[in-house]
This record gives sequence, C-alpha cells and structure tokens, in this order.
Amino acid sequence: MTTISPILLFLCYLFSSLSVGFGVTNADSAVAKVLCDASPTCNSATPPSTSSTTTISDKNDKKLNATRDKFNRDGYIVLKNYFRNNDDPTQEESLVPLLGDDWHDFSLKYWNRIFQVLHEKGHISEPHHVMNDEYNNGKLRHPGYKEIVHRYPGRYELSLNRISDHTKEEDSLLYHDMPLLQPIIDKLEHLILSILKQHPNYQELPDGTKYNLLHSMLISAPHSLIQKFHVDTKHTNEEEHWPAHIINVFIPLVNMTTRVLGPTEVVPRSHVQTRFMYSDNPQTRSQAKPLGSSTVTPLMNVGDVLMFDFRTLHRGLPNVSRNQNRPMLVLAFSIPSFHDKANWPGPSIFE
Ligand SMILES: O=C(O)CCC(=O)C(=O)O
Repeated sequence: MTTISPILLFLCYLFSSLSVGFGVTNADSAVAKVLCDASPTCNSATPPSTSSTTTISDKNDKKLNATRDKFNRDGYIVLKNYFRNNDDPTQEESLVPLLGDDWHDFSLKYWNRIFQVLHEKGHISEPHHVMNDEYNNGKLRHPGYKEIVHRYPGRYELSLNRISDHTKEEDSLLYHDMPLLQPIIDKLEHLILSILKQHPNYQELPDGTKYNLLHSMLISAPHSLIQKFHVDTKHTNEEEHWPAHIINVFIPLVNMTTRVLGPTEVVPRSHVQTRFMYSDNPQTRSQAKPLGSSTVTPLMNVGDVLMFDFRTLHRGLPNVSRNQNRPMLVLAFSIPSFHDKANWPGPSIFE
C-alpha cells in the first residue's frame, strides 16, 4: 500500500476544501482525506502560483480548478447564480429569462402535449396526467417510452433529444417551440470538459466530437413519491476509483427555496463507495463499505445549477405542493466513447 506524505495530504486537503462560494456540505472532513487519497485527480491539484502578478486568466483557471476538485472530491457541486451575471456587466447576458420564462413555459406545454399524444395513441385513458395505478403499475410504469420515462410514481423524464432528432415529422408542434439550448451548453462546456478530460478513456473523436449530450426535462408532479437512493450508471473501472465518465447537470426552471416542490437530495462522496455496490461480481459487491448517512439537499433558484457524477447516490424528494409541477432541465454529458443507453429504452409513443 502506498504511504502518503503528511505534506501531500495537507496540500490535497487544502486544495480540495478551497471555497468557491458554492453549495454546502455537511459531510465529515475525516472522510474527505480518505477519499482525497482515493481520487487520482485530487493529488494533481494545481500548485499555488509563485508569480507575484495574477492575471484574470490565472484567476479563472484557479476558480475552474477549485470547482473541478470540489466536484471530484464530493461527487457533486452546486453553482449558485451560475446562469446569472448581474454582478459582472462585462460578462454575457444572464440566462435566467431563457430558463425561468422560455424553458419553464415550454416544459409545461411539452408536458401537456406528451400526455395528449399518449392519449391520442391509445397509451393512456385520459388526455392529461393523473396520479393513479395506470401510471404507477400500468402502461407508463418504468421503463416507459423513448420520449417519456416514468422514473417513479409522479416523476417523469421527457427526452429532448427525441424532439430535436425525430419529432419534426411526427409532431411539429413540439419541434418548433423548443427554446434555445446552445447558450446554456456554451456556458457549461468549459467546466464539463475539464472534468471529463480527466477520465483515462477520454478521447476526442476524429470528427471533433468532444462529448455526448443527452438532454431532457425532469418533471415531478404534485403528490410524486420520494425516490429510493440510486446511481444512474456503474463505474467504468472496478479495480480503482476513476474520475467521472458521465455528469448530470440539473437546472431548475422554478425557484425551489423550500422543500415543498421536492428538491434533489445527494449523498456527498458516495461516488467513490458505489464502485463496490453495483458490481456484477458478488465478491466485489461484498466489499461495499457502509455508506455515510449525511446527505445534502440544495435549495436552488432559477440561475443555479446542481452537477453530479452519475455514480453519486441521489434521489428526488416528494412534491407535496397542491398543484405545481417541479420542472428541471437535465443535461447529461459523457466522454465520447460512452453512450447512456440504459436510461432511455423504447418504444416511441408515436409507434
Ligand atoms: O427528481 C429528482 O430530483 C431526481 C430524479 C432522479 O434521480 C431520477 O429520476 O432518476
């Protein structure tokens, strides 16, 4: 077993706990050191600059590295006001109106339209969503359709790739109304790539593809149930901890400053332990360490973002409002060689 020098451990801890002003974690710091040891990227944190002058680009690099290291350590990160640039007029415009108005309105329209189509095609008995056994145990039960997957009672994921790639002929109403996505992707790309490029299998494709992107909308309807903690993918290496190969980006389209609409809960640092939990090999599975009980439930406004490793344990809390949907835009970025097929089965609702 490798011996870690105390200086290295201290540096590792120092860099991984740099405050970048985002989110809160109540996880225990002793665990941080152990997991820091487990993370190959933690030990390669950029050393402090010896130069006496700090340029804007140095500052940006430091901020990016600190954000990436925090993500690597905790398996998630909350970026407050990420899509809002009120405090810096030299930056590009705030994307809050695009998210809170355009995408929000579209999410409700899309939701209603999907249930109308489900009804027109004979998949459900009413032309709108209702919480009953038809959904919980019947036709819309997991695994669902290409366009809509019922993740848990009252909780649905609606594919936007499906709209972008196929829906033009099938349903022009859906296709033409989709708001701009590119400014949101552009804003995220630099950070996402800096995380994905750490993966040993990361390789840009000859056609210039830097990542795969699945985009969808996650809607939790009133009276949705609390989910079980789960991961969204297995690890790519069972022998040692590797950096993330696929990242979930949750972008709220309504303010969630209380728990009423059912925010997402994550288990910090669980992305390291889950390596053992979902192995096909029973012997490896038996090595699973007991998971820490501390959890984090970020309360986010439109303009904030939650990013987490697909291997981090998480769940959606119940929407206990009387009649308000909780819509989120979800972007899943993966290394070019990885295609998330498990979460999107068929058939199409149009078939
Ligand atoms: O609704 C949420 O916040 C999380 C949903 C989720 O993890 C899922 O549907 O798999």
